[in-house]
Amino acid sequence: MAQSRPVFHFNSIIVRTPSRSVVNGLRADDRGNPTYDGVKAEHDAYIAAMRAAGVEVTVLPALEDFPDSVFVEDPALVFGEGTILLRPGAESRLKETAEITPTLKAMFETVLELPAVGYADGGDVLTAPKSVMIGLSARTDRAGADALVECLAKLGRKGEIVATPEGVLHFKTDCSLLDEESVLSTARLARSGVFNAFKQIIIPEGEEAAANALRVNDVVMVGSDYPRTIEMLDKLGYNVVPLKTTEIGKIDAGLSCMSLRWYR
Ligand code: CIR
Repeated sequence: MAQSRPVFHFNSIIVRTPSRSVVNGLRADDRGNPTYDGVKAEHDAYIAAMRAAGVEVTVLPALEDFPDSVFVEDPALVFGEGTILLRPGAESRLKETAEITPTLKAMFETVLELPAVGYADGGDVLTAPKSVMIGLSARTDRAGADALVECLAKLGRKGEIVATPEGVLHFKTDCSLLDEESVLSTARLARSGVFNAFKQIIIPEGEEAAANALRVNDVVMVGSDYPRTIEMLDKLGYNVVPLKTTEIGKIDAGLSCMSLRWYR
């Protein structure tokens, strides 16, 4: 697969303003509803951090009928070569794809569509330098993952189907790419051997939710509630930008979920 620039170099992202209904977003465990104002503040800070990292931000309007629609990463994948419209595995989120499709069609020449044979969420997809890793999960099934591998091949990308630990929402809930050789991973995901070809930086015990960090150009965005992870990455020489994820964390989200990122 030809790679002209590092996969974490981006100059464009799409985000969606949180809806007031975001307080009813899906979650595995009830730790109380997030507040709308809290989610909005976290989202605003995320947009500001993206702009500071050198990215042009397209902000889409809120969708009240879709509480989880702020998490634009899940209904599509984007690459410089084109976009793939996905089929989110949660019933309440399936129609988010149709909502974002007109924007993607206006921005990308090549628009591929996952056939209606299975399901795949963008949160299960980690774009790594040598492959696009697709984690099987409660949201991404084998049929969806196989179909996604075929779509990726049409874009000249190699898909690699891997496992997500039991009970973990998305593959990327537990990992992120730090640079061309290194991944940040929970111990439970690293144990599967999926990252044996990488240098693995393991999340300190008790800070598992920090694994959904986000490398954008020169910075690594990390949840500000995870001081040991921040200190570890800082000591390793990464340019860490802490961002608050306390409210979106109540609905099982982290930093990658809130944008679609590519290099135009
Ligand atoms: C959901 O369960 O779908 C949302 N509450 C959270 C989605 C997080 N998305 C992501 O990690 N890509």
